[in-house]
Amino acid sequence: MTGILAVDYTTRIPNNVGLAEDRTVLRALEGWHPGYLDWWQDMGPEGFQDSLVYLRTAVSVDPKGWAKFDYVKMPEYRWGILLAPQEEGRLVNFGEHKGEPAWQEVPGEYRAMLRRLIVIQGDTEPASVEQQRHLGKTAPSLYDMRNLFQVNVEEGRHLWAMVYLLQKYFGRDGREEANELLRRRSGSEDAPRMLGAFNEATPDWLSFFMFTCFTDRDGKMQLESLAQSGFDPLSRTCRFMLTEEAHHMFVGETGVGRTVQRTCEAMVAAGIDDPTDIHRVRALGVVDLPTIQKKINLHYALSLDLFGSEVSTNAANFYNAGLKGRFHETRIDDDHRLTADTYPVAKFVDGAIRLVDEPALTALNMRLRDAYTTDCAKSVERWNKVIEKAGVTFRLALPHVAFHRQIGEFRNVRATPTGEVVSQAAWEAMRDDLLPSAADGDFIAALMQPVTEPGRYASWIAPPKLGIDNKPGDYEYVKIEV
Ligand code: BYC
Ligand code: FE
Ligand code: FE
Repeated sequence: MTGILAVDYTTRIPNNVGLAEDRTVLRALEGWHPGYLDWWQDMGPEGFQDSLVYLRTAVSVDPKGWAKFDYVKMPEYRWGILLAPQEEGRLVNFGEHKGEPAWQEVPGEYRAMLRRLIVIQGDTEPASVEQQRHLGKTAPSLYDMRNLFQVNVEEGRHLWAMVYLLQKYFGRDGREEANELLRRRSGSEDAPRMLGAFNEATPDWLSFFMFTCFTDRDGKMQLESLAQSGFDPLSRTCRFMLTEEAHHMFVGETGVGRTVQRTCEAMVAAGIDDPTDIHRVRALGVVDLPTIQKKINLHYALSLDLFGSEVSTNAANFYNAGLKGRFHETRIDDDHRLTADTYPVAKFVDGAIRLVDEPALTALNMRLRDAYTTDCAKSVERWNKVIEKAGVTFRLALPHVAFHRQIGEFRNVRATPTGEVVSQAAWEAMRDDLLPSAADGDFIAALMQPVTEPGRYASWIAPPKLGIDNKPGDYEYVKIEV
């Protein structure tokens, strides 16, 4: 591999940012590395640290051939620092500084704001690894187990990506923040992760698929917005991370899709035409569609909270400063300053949910969330196609944005998944029909029997259409005992 897109593997930390010549940063990263490995051993995939996993590793940032596949033990994965190539003449494309050359160093006046954005982004990455650390033990196949571990090592790399920015551009407080990223723990009482959804449990594989479909997709939207940043190193970092993110959402969407498919096949084979007859459906060793809907309700609502308040001065400040843009900012045809524009925001007014025009600058979280919802709806439509094709009468749907929210306009509102506002008591009475109940959790937990024979799949999930890296169906994606 040669040329500017290639990655230097001669330093302990593979990179395409010239670390070998950047002694100070190299030393800071090497100082952080042992703590990272300790964290990975403690909080990474439990029980599989010595297994050989067929993983892709980034060896270039060329979109046409950036990854190579090989068996690796996860603690020996080459986590590297990879930035998309610098674009000559790139400008700040929005906000008060629109038209100025993009910043290669941190603008002093925005230092605190920028650091906070990078720290929040960085905090989510290890959190997800912590949330998923028990799942290897109940993987429905070696194919799925490998995908879980692929996602995990890449989220580890995303942490490295943010730690690089902190250590290279923020000096001593950047180093302190980098250490804090290894200290906080998902779900911890005294040092929780920063954002709500990253302190929730991921108890089973259906939750894992929902998480990678809906929560990693928030990751995609936020990374897209940060990829627009006028701070060029952040933009380049996020652009490369997005290349990896696509696989995470693929794992989630196809994981749910395969679960839905298996359920429908089993129902049709058994002659069950009422999808809500959950006892008969569950007796087939598959997850009934109403329970899948409840999982969607939960994970979509938790993920919506990650967009922050619909109306946010933080978001306006990030934008004005040129630090965080809109989804596909440069493809939008307007003045990219937004000082005179409005945007319709869903609000709770006089007991009803209504769209109200708000200044476009403070409505940026809402706007990004709308783009997110459009994206999520496509996944749900593909699941509905699977159901339809099987000949089952049932439709999955995204719940209303007011349903089960903890952040923003609707945090004190009790609404049904169809957006009907109800009393607290009425909501409580319906709760177990709207969100996964303890009994649903027990049923799913009982289904989660591990399958580790190559080419075989658990009762509740259909095999994938294609293998990873064009491997045959019975490929041994994980060699558990070595
Ligand atoms: N939980 O003005 P507000 C990913 C805080 S996922 C807890 O409403 P703002 C990944 C907020 O921090 C992408 N706190 O919202 C996925 C603020 O606190 P301060 C991660 C919350 O600031 C899967 C206060 O409430 N990246 O990559 O406009 C696997 C008022 O905030 C929450 C980013 O999020 C919450 N849900 O927007 C692995 C990008 N929401 O300042 C990885 C960087 C808000 O008053 N972050 N708060 O103490 C941001 O752009 C913004 O911080 C947010 C919030 C969009 C998160
Ligand atoms: Fe990530
Ligand atoms: Fe991800």
